[in-house]
Amino acid sequence: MTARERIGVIVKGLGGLYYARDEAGEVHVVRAKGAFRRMGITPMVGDDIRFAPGEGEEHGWIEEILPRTNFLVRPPVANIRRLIIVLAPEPKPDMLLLDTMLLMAREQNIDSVIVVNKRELDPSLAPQIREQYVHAGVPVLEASAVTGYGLDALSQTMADGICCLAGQSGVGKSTLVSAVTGIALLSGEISRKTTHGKHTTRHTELLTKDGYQVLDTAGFSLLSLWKSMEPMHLKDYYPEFAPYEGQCRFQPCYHFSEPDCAVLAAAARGELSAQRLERYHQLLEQVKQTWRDRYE
Ligand SMILES: Nc1nc2c(ncn2[C@@H]2O[C@H](COP(=O)(O)OP(=O)(O)OP(=O)(O)O)[C@@H](O)[C@H]2O)c(=O)[nH]1
Ligand SMILES: [Mg+2]
Ligand SMILES: [Zn+2]
Repeated sequence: MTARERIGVIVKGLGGLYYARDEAGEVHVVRAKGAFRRMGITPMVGDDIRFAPGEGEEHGWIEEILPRTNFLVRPPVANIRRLIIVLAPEPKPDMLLLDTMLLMAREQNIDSVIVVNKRELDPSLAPQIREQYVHAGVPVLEASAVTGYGLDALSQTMADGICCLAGQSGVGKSTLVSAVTGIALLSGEISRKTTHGKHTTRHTELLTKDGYQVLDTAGFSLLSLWKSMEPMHLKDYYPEFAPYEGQCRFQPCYHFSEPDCAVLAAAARGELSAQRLERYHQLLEQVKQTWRDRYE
């Protein structure tokens, strides 16, 4: 490391420019050297980097991306301690999207928490969601940015390392980040009167304040699955299946429609969430299709 070089973290990326905060808290604009592009590496928000700051108005250069502890592709973030998946009664929850995000987090060994926001609109949603994830061991918190319900518990969850809020557009991610941390953020609330003036987060940003390190990400509604996963491995990402593994008549078993399948039997007895199992079957079909198409 030369005298001018520094260590920092990428707090934002915009059109090939990155904003890196150094250890003194100063933010520098940097670019990735062409070598990264040639190696197919794209810097991500949350990346720890070694960089050479620019002189005056010039931007600096990223020299090295330090090893990542983990990363997600959607949203594109690195080195996160916890994924906080937000959903709400409105917009209608996309449960397949939720399961896919949980899968990707599990694949990267990232702890996940589900937060059901806008509780005051429908207090019955959170118990329904909790019932579906109790066997998977995913905590389900309830919150309302409007009434303040659950914000203390959420605050504790958010205060521990870099946490990333993700989920569909409009569920209230930015509003919750503002309510918990006090960071003034543009959320949908601003200019709600004009239909097109609705503020939606466009760029992932790492925000820090009073010990909070929060990634507020842009919501999305469509998630394509990763390139290719061996279909028989999908079940390994469902912790609630683990107690029944090895007990099915066929080995290995997809837990799809096989006779004497211990997982299907457990769901029939109500020991597993039937809805979660049904979505597993939908994802399994997708994964099988992707796997068949992988060389085409
Ligand atoms: N009723 C109700 N509305 C809320 C609550 N929290 C947020 N909202 C509203 O939901 C709308 C969307 O909030 P945002 O915080 O912008 O949602 P977001 O998840 O950040 O959306 P994107 O940035 O597009 O991904 C805004 O109009 C908020 O005022 C809540 O607890 N209750
Ligand atoms: Mg937002
Ligand atoms: Zn089985």
